[in-house]
Amino acid sequence: MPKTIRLTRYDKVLKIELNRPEELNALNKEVLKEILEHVVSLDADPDLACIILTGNMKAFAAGADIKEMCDKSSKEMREGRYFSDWELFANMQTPKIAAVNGYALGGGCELAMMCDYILAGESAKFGQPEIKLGVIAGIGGTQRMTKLIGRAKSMDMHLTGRMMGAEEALNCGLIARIFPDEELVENALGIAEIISQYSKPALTMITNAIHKSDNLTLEQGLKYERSLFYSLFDTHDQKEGMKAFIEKRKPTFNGT
Ligand code: DAK
Repeated sequence: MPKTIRLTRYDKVLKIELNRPEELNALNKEVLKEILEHVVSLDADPDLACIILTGNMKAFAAGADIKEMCDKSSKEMREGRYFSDWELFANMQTPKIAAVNGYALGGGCELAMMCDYILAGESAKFGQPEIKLGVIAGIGGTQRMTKLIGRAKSMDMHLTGRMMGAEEALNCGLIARIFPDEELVENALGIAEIISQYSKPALTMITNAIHKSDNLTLEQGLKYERSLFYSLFDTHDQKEGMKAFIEKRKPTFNGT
């Protein structure tokens, strides 16, 4: 049984709650190990359609665990490939939604950005305060945040270490929607439930194509998208979805 995360399965939806409340869900090696063991391995599960990642009302995650990292040398960090396996979580093809209440700072903000998109409670606070500790973001903050909100604002966040609230995060494209704090997780699960009714091959292709857009030119991306689109015409779910529309009924997707 994992200790630093709590997992709840609702049919095709998995809710992950970060569970180190005393440390404001600071991310340590154990959290990563348990995510790799209990979550990343589910990417191949055809019955899993959507993941919700959340924390508690005070913190989504206040960063990587400063106490764990503090005394390490550069050699230890590099040779231990400290935290580099978080990319295995980021690269999962099952859609992942971060539901952020409270602090999402440093590695916590980076973890939220590894998800496919972010929903937030109205009191959520995002930031990359590593500069205040004499370091920089280490699991994608300078890269993902810059792609999401643009260079000027990303520079401002990283160089000053300030926090931004949910409204500002919504306005600059860091997050997709805001809900009242107490209703956030329930709404996230409702959204996951809607997503989980769709065809899994199409869901994973959307996720995959949008991930790829980070690294492809527009021309390459259009070509890639088109090839995925064509390939769906060999699936049961494409025939079912289109026939159901014509027959004016609800489709029954089976993930093939
Ligand atoms: N690590 C460890 N413990 C933390 C923590 C963190 N990031 N954040 C909070 N805590 C602990 C506090 O030490 C305190 O523990 P006790 O003193 O009770 O033992 C407890 O959680 C409650 O925190 P506070 O007493 O500070 O609570 P407040 O409400 O007063 O303040 C706060 C909340 C979120 C403003 C404050 O806790 C805070 O500023 N926390 C640190 C935020 C931060 O600096 N985050 C960035 C961490 S650095 C890498 C990959 C990634 C990274 C690095 C390398 N590689 C691939 C190499 C990432 C780096 C980071 O994220």
